[in-house]
This record gives sequence, C-alpha cells and structure tokens, in this order.
Amino acid sequence: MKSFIENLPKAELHLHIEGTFEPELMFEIAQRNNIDLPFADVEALRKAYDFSRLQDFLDIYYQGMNVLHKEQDFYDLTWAYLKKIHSQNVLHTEIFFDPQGHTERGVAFETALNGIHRALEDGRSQLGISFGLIMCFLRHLDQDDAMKTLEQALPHKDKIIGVGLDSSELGHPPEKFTAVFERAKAEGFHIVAHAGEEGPPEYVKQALDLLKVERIDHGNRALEDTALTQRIADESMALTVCPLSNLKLCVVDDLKNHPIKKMLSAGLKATINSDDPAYFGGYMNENFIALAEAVDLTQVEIATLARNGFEAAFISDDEKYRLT
Ligand code: ES4
Ligand code: ZN
Repeated sequence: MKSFIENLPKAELHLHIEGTFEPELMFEIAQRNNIDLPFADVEALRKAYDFSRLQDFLDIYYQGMNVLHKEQDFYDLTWAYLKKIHSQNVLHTEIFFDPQGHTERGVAFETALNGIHRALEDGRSQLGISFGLIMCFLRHLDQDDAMKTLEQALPHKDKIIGVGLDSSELGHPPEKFTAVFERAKAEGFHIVAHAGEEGPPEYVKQALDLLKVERIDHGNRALEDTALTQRIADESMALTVCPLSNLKLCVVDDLKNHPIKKMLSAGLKATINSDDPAYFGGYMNENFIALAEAVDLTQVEIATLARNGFEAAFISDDEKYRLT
C-alpha cells in the first residue's frame, strides 16, 4: 500500500507555501537576514508545534513567515517545496500564498510574488511540475484591505490564477468578503475559499452562494448538513481535504475518525492535500499513507482520491489527459 501511494501520480490543490517552511531553512534565512527567532534552535521550534485549534497554529505560522524579506527567501522556500514533492511523484500543484502576511510587514507584493513565481517556473522547466498560483485574502483583516490586495494583483494576472480566503475562520464568515470576490471573479480569477474547517455549515453555504467558489478548501463540517452535502455532490464541487492538518488542529480527534469514507460514499469529490506540511507532519505521501492506514482505504479509494486531484485542478482537459 505504501509503495502503491508513493508511485501514484498526484496533484496537490491545497498548500500554503508559507506552511512549507521547515525549521532548518527558517533558521538559515533568519541568520542571513540578521533576525532573531524567539526559539533557541530547530528542536525548540518543533516542540512548539503543538496545537489544539487553528488559531494556535496561525500564531506560530505568522511568526515563522516574518523572516522572509528578500525575493531570494521566497524563491528558496518555494524551491525546497518543489524538490520535496518531486520526490513524491506530485506532477501538478496549485499553491496558496498570503500576500497580506508580507505587505503588512513592509515586504512588497512583488517581492513575494516574483520569488515564488520564479521558483515555480524553474520547477516546471527543471522538474516537470505544472502549477497554478492562488493568492489568499486573510479573513481576520477587513474587506478594504483585501480589495487593495486584489488591486495589487491586477497587473500580475499572468502569474496568479485565482483568489482564496484563509486564516481565522470563526467570526469571519465568507459574507464579509462578498464584494471583493465578486470583483475578483469579474477580473477572471478562479475562486476558492477555506470553509467548514472550524466554521459551521452556514459558512460553506455562504462560500458557495456569495463567493461563488469553484472548490471548497477543507469543507469537513458541511457533512453536518445533509441537504448541503447532497448539493455539493450534485454540483461535483471538490473538497480539498487535509488529513494531517485535521488531526494536528483537532478538527478530528483521531485519524481513525476522519470522515473521508463518509465523504466518498456521499458522492463528494474529495482530494487529499498537505495544507502546511512543515507544521503538520507530512507532505502528500505522508497524508495519503497515514489516512489509508487509519481508515483502511482500499486501492480503488486511494486511486479515486488521487484522480480527483487532477479532475478538480484548474487545468484544461488536454492537460488532465497528459497528466493522468
Ligand atoms: C491555514 Cl489550515 C489553515 N486554515 C486557515 N488558514 C490557514 N493559513 C494557513 N494554513
Ligand atoms: Zn489551508
């Protein structure tokens, strides 16, 4: 089963590039930028990765990205991720970045964008990995701030394929961002949003009805609403599910209780993704393997989950055919 998963061609659709920041690289970049990390060493930092909810993680995640200042820092971060997934037979990746996490500390939008994008281009030419880049709005900030961020992206439509919504979910429903997503859609961006990770089914409905999402990031709590679950299945709306993230952030108490089989048997187009692999204990293969072992996935179920990743990707049918 392990080698079946390792050999399977995979597509990743839910990955925060700032969440791939391994402690070793974080210390290296902190040192060359003369920044003091509030942890003595790599081991002390890893020990802090003990979360009981999303916000516990986000506090450490934003602290970690503070050491990123130069374009090369963003390049190195992205290149390390691409090398890693290349070793795991990931052929296509659609990654998120959080521009406001950088612009609000004085790093230019283009510094982050160009560093990440240049590495993605090199990943395509040197490793054969195709990609899409999606920028997320931080939902704990207000809609005006998101709108300014969208305006910064407009000259870069050749590099950014979509917009998403992430950060603290509870208390920040999708409806807060209706206008900025309407604008983004009119400008031709693909639309996704985190919904139903910690937030109630109502937030998933708002993501569908108000933001007009094309995929739901996480979506676990949609299962609490039977009619909503049926609707998501009927619309072939993909869920980007993140098993090790769900475990580490206590969205599930045990991987054995992960709802992936319920999702599949309800007819939902579930995909498997790593979310923030440096913080949650694994990249694509580790997510597939841990989940398969915990809930006893069959080879057919594993292959379905991997195929769903390509089907739900923002690529042409020709490209899907080439990759699968
Ligand atoms: C995130 Cl797992 C998750 N949820 C919401 N926002 C995020 N940003 C980075 N990882
Ligand atoms: Zn996420």
